[in-house]
Amino acid sequence: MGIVNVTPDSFYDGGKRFDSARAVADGFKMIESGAEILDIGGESTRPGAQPVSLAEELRRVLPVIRELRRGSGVPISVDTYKEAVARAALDVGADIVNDISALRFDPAMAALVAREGVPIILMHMQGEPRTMQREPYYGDVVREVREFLAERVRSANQAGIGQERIIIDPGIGFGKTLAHNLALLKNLQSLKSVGQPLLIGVSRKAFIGKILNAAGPEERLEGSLAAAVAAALSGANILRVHDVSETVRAVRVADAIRLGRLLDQVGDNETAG
Ligand code: 8Y4
Repeated sequence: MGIVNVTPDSFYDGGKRFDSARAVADGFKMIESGAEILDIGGESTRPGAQPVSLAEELRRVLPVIRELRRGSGVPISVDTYKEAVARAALDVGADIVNDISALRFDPAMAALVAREGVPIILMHMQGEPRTMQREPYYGDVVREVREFLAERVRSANQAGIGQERIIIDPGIGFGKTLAHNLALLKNLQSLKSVGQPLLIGVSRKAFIGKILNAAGPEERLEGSLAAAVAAALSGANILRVHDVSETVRAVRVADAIRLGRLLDQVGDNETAG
């Protein structure tokens, strides 16, 4: 999943990807690089970022989704917790809803997703974006995130969203310390026991900067690739990343080693290749 930010105030992409022509070009480039999903977002959720009005969020994401849909069949997810944004995005061709609140912030979101029959990403977050990094606290982070996700899956089911349309995500960096993030990434198999496909977003996040001694986001490529490979080998089904070409190439090698053959190749690995 390639990240297409349409936010002028985004941490990593700050001031670079705010105009829709640029975002659309980035999206097409990610598709060429092997992205199988594009995630389009118009509101930065980094700690301290200013919330964006409904009108502004629509102004940012709709033209980008419309253009990418016109030019490609690749599934498009809309990164929003607002029902009105998700509804408008689905109307112009989005296919998936990526809700960092796991259907908790907008009481109308679950019914929309059920009615439209689209896949939903349910992400764990402790607190809310503006304040979530103040004092993250857990007794047993892996157990609490797993139980939260299992409960959100049941709640989505009760709202009429089919099991086969639900993707879960531990929300790396969302109300978590470095130790919490590492405990989750070490124990992805425990999250797999919820029984849904697993999405992981580690790309250029602060925990990588912490491991590598406060490197800024632009210095986090190698760390992000290492984290993406580790997550893939632990069972992550979808990786949300900024650097699509690099991640696809790194994960392709890791997958070949895991399988003992190329991913798209069948037959006897003693004679093939
Ligand atoms: C540089 C730029 C470094 C941006 C970090 C960031 C996730 C997500 C985000 C995630 C799902 C981010 C919208 C945070 N992270 N959605 N969204 N899962 N499902 N920060 O992990 O990328 S935004």
